[in-house]
Amino acid sequence: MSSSSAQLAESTSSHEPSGLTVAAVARRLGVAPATLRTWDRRYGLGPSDHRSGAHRRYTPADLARLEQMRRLVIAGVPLADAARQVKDQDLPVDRGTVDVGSAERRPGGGRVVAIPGGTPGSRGLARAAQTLDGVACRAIIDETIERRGVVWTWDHLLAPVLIGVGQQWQNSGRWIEVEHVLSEAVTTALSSAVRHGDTALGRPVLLAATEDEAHALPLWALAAALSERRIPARVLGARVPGSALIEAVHRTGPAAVFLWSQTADNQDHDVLAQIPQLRPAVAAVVGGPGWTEPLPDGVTFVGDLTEAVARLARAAGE
Ligand code: B12
Repeated sequence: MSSSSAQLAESTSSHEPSGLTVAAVARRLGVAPATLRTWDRRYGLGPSDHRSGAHRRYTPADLARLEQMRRLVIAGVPLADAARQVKDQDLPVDRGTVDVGSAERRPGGGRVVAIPGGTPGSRGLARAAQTLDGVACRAIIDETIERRGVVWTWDHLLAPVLIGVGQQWQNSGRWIEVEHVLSEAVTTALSSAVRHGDTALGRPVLLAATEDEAHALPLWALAAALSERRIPARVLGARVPGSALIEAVHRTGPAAVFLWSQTADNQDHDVLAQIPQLRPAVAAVVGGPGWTEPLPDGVTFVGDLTEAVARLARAAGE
């Protein structure tokens, strides 16, 4: 049983009457009690115990349902649709990973990540990351990818929240754990969005970060976005030694190599200069704030995900 479910079991067994009050559920979910009452009245998502009046209590199953409702709403699903989805699902009581107590243990004492131009979805993701709830992060990202596609999700949900969290670290020196939880959720969601089987045809595109570069999330955004266009990609990930990159080019004969550098210290012009010289010819494309001019001849810099996908798709013959 997860610690949160244990907490809940404890609270349901040691208090009379058992279960949680509307105020306790509201605190745990981080929504107003009035919202819970509205969800109950309009959509029948109230306590499943049928006593009347103020003493009705929420069971663990009710809580699991409401947690799911909250995630869907945060991800932008209209209320009525979210309620229908939640009621259609037979949610297990203990999902093992959902931290129903997380709202009370929020790091930073309730401070929030500033996301300029943030949407309800990006604020929801930031909040889930702040509570270190990687499962909630995944749910929000997965749902957004399904509804909006990879490029929209990266540009409007993931990049703003990542930049906001990074800014928070820069300002306070804190929240590296938030960065880690978010990075895991982003990597796993994007890698799951890479479709297998569909992309077997054609020369692949190699996606790598430079030898000293630990930041690699944009590579997964690119792989997933290319996969939506059925362009095969091979993700070599973070910290790829230059010699290994060149070896990988020889072995896989890619149409293009994309090299990411997040910070100027990590750019590697020596390796980059070798790529346009390789035969058969391979397009050399770079992205990330770490690249500084002048770039070696034959190398193209791309400034965002859309431009990167377009350039790599062209190299792959689309
Ligand atoms: C996630 C993250 C991590 C994760 C990486 C996990 C992973 N698997 O990749 C972890 C926790 C490991 C990490 C570690 C560190 N990180 Co870090 N990290 C980030 C964070 C939050 C997001 C990185 C990212 O994916 N960026 C990609 C997009 C979202 O952001 P962007 O590059 O700024 O976007 C611009 C362009 O690149 C372009 N763009 C956006 N998306 C795309 C996509 C494509 C394909 C293209 C072509 C362009 C493009 O548009 C934007 C506007 O110009 C950034 C914050 C930030 N602003 O990036 C910090 C950040 C990069 N990290 C930073 C630092 C300092 C570190 C650490 C040194 C300390 C720390 N915070 O823990 C360590 C060192 C790691 C190492 N050993 O080298 C600093 C770098 C500052 C600098 N310029 O030197 C940043 C900028 C945070 C900050 N604001 O200070 N980090």
